[in-house]
Amino acid sequence: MQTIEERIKEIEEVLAKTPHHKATNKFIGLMRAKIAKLKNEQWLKSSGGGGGGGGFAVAKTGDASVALVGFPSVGKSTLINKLTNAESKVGAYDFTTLDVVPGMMDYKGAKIQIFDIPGIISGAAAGKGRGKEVISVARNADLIVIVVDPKYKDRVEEIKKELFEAGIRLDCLPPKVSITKTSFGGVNFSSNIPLPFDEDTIKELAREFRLVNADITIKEKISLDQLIDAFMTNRVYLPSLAVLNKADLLPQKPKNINFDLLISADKNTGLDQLKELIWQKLNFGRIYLKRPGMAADMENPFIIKLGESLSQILSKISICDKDTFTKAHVFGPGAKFPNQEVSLSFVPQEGTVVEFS
Ligand SMILES: Nc1nc2c(ncn2[C@@H]2O[C@H](COP(=O)(O)OP(=O)(O)OP(=O)(O)O)[C@@H](O)[C@H]2O)c(=O)[nH]1
Ligand SMILES: [Mg+2]
Repeated sequence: MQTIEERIKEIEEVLAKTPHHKATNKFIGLMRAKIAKLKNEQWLKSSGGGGGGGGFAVAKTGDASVALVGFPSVGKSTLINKLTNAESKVGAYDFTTLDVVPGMMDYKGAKIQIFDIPGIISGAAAGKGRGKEVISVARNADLIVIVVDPKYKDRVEEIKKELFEAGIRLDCLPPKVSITKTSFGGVNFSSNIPLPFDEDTIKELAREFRLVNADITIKEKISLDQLIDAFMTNRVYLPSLAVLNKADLLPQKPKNINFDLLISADKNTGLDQLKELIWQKLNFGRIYLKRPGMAADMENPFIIKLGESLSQILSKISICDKDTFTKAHVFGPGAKFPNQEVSLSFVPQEGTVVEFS
C-alpha cells in the first residue's frame, strides 16, 4: 500500500503537469484539497501522541504565550533565560533543549509566557525529529518568534514554510468565508465578489470535505488555497516576529534584512526592543480601573487587546458586581474630556482610565 508521503508526491507530480487555466481550475482545487487533507493526516499520524496538544505538557498561563521557534543552537534558551525567570539549559551543541521550558516575562504589567522549545529541523511539519510536539506548542501560542542566527540567517522562510505545512498561517487573517452546515437543500453559494474559481469548484471542494448541505458565503477576494484553508478546520492564524540572534558575531549589519530585529541574547543587546515588539505584536494595551470616589489604580494596569470594547473587556475582569454595569466614565487618553460618560461599546486606548458604573 502507498504511504501518505507517496500519495502526496503522486498528486504533486500530477499537479506539476497540469496546465493552469479556467477549465482545469476545478481539478487543481480538488487535488490541492486532497494534498491538504493528506498532510493533515500525516501530521496526526506522526509520532508524539495524538491531537493538538502533542507530547509536551504545557500549561498556558498569563496574558499571552509566545513560542520561540528556530533551528538548533541559534540561542533560543539563552534568550528565554534573559527575557524571563526560566533557567533553560544552554549548550554549544545542537539539541541541548529536549523539552518545552516555560518562562514568564513581566512587561508593562503583563505576564507574557514564553516557551523555549527544542530546535526544529526541516520536515518538522511532517513529523520529523520532535517536529510534531514542537509545532503543537507553536500552534497553541499567541505569537511566534522565529529565531535565527548568522549561520541560519537566510532561513526564516524555511521555518515559515514548516509552520505553514503544519497549518499555521502567519501574519494574515482568516479568509472571510462563512460555511454553515444546513440540514437540507444541498450546497448553496453566494458572493458578489469576482473570484478566481467558479461555483462548480466550490461545490466540488465542499463534496471533498463531505459537506452535503451547507450555505457558503465568500465576503472577500480569496485564492483557491485560502478557500481550501476555509474548509480545513485545523488552521490557526498567528502573528509572528523574526529575530536574528548573535548579531555580535556579524562583522557588519546584513544588507537583506528580512528580520524585525537584530539582537544578541548573550551580550544583552536589543532585548528591550524585543520585549516592546512582542508587546506590540500581541496588540496589547493598558487601561487603569477606577472605583467611584477613589483614585485610579495606576500601579496595576489591566491588560487589554487594543480595539476591544468595554463590554468585551468587562467579560474578562473578575469582579463580582460586573453584571450590574451598563456604562462607564473615562479619563485621560481616549476620553474627549475627563469623566466622559460612554456606553459599553466604547473602545478605550492605551492608558485610558475607566470607571464602570
Ligand atoms: N556569540 C553569541 N553566542 C550566543 C548568543 N546567544 C547564544 N549563544 C551561544 O550559542 C550556543 C547555543 O545556545 P542555546 O541557547 O543553547 O541555543 P538553542 O537555540 O537553545 O539550542 P537548542 O536547544 O540545541 O535548539 C551557546 O553556546 C550559547 O552560548 C549570542 O547572542 N551571541
Ligand atoms: Mg535550547
